[in-house]
Amino acid sequence: GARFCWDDPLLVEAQLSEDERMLRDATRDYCQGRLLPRVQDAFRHERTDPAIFREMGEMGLLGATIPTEYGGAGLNYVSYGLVAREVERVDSGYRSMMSVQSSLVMVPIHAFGSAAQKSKYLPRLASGELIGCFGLTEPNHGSDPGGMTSRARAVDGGYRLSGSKMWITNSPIANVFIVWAKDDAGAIRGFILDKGMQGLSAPAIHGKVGLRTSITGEIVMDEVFVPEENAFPDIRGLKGPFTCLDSARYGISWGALGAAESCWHTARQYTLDRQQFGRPLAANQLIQKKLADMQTEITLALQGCLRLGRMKDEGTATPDITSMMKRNSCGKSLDIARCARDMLGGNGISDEFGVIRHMVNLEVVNTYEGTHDVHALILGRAQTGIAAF
Ligand code: TGC
Ligand code: FAD
Repeated sequence: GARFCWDDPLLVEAQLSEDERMLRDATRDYCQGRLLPRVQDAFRHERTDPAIFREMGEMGLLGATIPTEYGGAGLNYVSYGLVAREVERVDSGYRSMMSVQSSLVMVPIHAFGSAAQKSKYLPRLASGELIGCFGLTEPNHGSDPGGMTSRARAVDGGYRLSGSKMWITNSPIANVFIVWAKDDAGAIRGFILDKGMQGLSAPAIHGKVGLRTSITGEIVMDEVFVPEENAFPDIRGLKGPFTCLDSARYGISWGALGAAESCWHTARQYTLDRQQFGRPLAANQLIQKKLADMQTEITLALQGCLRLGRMKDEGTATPDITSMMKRNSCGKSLDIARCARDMLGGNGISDEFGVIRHMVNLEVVNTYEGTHDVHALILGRAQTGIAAF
């Protein structure tokens, strides 16, 4: 007979294949067993452990959707989403490290790279031996990357790149830099820069209040010579970087819900255990209403993400649907984290419970990869035909 499953009311579990469930379980074991014990210290001390890339590489979590011939895992999009959800259940910073490597570095090399670029970089990125970053945002161009001022001037044998990129995940520890800059004709081009190139530096940005397990930096390029063989040969325009964002935003849609689930489950258990006025907090209507709202939003959003994943796998998804899911997951997860923080009272302020860490992380996740409002404008354009940016 049918039975209500409080933590999976629409039975997402039953909609997964055996392979998807096995991957999810192995990822969950790694995340809960190896990442969770490190997260409090890493967050407190703003410490990013590069060994995590190699561990994730061994687990097959880097480049999940990249074909196995290049060292990727050759998995479907649903699997990639399930991995993001498990990693972000622990911390959005760990998911950031993974999604930049997978979606923003390996995806463009696979989609736009020459055969030589693919075989040179992809297997070592998949194993975590190399760490990658993605430079699109600039100090004066965030939501509006089309206005970028980084330049790639054609010279003998290649290009000279000048300009700076801001808020770049992984950049201070990266070996490989995917950088977008305008060429002499004003067209946006993509380049693979290697650590150590003359004129290239990546200073860290300290003092972030959220996402402290994931190091962020600038990319400063002072007339960096980049040989022709390091340029993506054919892709021109914003389509290049946006193709990568499409993949990363999809992963974030699942990931943010992992963080939200963690907050919800913590708040549920806490209010069952904690007594005030002679009974559990969970016996109060106000508390139960909050739990019901969390359960409802997470349930609907997970089902939406699963549907989008299946559409990506069958080739019927468009980027606008990803905007809807990214925006919904991030906005709702942030609300859930704030509410869970409140339900834990004073303990909600302590980093022992993880909820406030998820909350400040989700502030970032709601902003990067297109802010909540920018995704509203993308959806507004898609239904009115009017670009209101
Ligand atoms: P628009 O006219 O919309 O598009 C220009 C060209 O790009 C194509 N395109 C896409 N292609 C694939 N996937 C998508 N999602 C695409 N969206 C657009 C489009 O078809 C067009 O191609 P073509 O051939 O016709 O030229 O360009 P616009 O300038 O009007 O766009 C405005 C807007 C606001 C939508 C866009 O600029 C935007 O999305 N802004 C947000 C910027 C952003 O998301 N930045 C993210 C930086 S990376 C990051 O945050 C990483 S954090 C990761 C982590 O740590 O986890
Ligand atoms: P702005 O674009 O200045 O936006 C400020 C506010 O104005 C927002 O609320 C926005 O919604 C609103 N706004 C902007 N335009 C409009 C409009 N037309 N109408 C109405 N409202 C508008 N970028 C990378 O390239 N690579 C990375 O790896 C990366 N990692 C990041 C890691 C962290 C920790 C952070 C914080 C950011 C990262 N980013 C990265 C940058 C991120 O993508 C940008 O911060 C984001 O796109 C927003 O740009 P902005 O910060 O310049 O804000």
